[in-house]
Amino acid sequence: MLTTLDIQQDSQRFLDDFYPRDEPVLFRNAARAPGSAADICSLLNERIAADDRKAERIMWYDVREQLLDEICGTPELISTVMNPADAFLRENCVRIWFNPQGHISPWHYDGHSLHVFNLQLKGRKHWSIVSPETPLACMPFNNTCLLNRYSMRNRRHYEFTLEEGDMIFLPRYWYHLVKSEHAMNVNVNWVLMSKQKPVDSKIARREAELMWIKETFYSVMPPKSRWLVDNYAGGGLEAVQTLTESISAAAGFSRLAKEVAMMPAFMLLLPVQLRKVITLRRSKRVMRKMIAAEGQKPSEAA
Ligand SMILES: O=C(O)CCC(=O)C(=O)O
Ligand SMILES: [Fe+2]
Repeated sequence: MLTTLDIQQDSQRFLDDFYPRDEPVLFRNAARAPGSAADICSLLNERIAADDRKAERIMWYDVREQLLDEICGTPELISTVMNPADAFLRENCVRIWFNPQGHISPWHYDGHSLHVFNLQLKGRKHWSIVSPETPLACMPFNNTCLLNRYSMRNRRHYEFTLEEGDMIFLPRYWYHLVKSEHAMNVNVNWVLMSKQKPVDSKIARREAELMWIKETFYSVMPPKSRWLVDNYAGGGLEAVQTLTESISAAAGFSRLAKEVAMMPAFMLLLPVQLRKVITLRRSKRVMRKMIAAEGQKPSEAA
């Protein structure tokens, strides 16, 4: 069973026993926002539209923390770990997700070695997570998984549902697949890269080796890879080097060979990857329509 802690009473226990070991933790009733899902959606969307520094990703928006003022704010526990002395931080350190019922975020682990605090602000989502010591096959040079389903035999994994107000601490490199269960689902993420060394695992090593490749071949890399090095977790090259300083050239070249060897499997599974992208885009369009429709209704706030 995944450990459940109380965000008020157990914060020291979290900081002492779980956070330093990159162990996931569930917080029930961590934070709430007033009003209905539709109200929160409209309010967040108004603020996102007015934010000229936001970045729109395929499935979420990257925004500044202040966007949450008077909605749910940042829980104290998160402010404690989002301390520039201990973590690399992005200016847009908050992500906002709007997902319709049936939306599935396919198996992946988050890039930039990010720890994620994911709050279910409205709605409900079902999570499956897998530890980086028992990894799932990824696309070459990427953190998205090759398949939609994996056997959980001999894997360290957990299943749980986040109801409104619940939050998961998902440490760096943990794989996850997330299904949206309510008609409208709104999530808030706080993301950071800890300056502590990651717990050793196959995926922690893979990520460090991949970044070694991108750093070493920077000048001949495509712009997307260069952007990743320049902007890694908000810390750029300094953040990358905390990972790559222990990587030998032999380990880096061996990683390069392993990723290239995955190419044929990737090519074979290209239709699966394309279907995923089409499904995600469709889900985004559905949500946009729903948000636009909600914006035209009178407010339901209490
Ligand atoms: O909520 C979702 O559908 C996906 C969440 C996720 O991937 C994340 O928080 O990193
Ligand atoms: Fe994720």
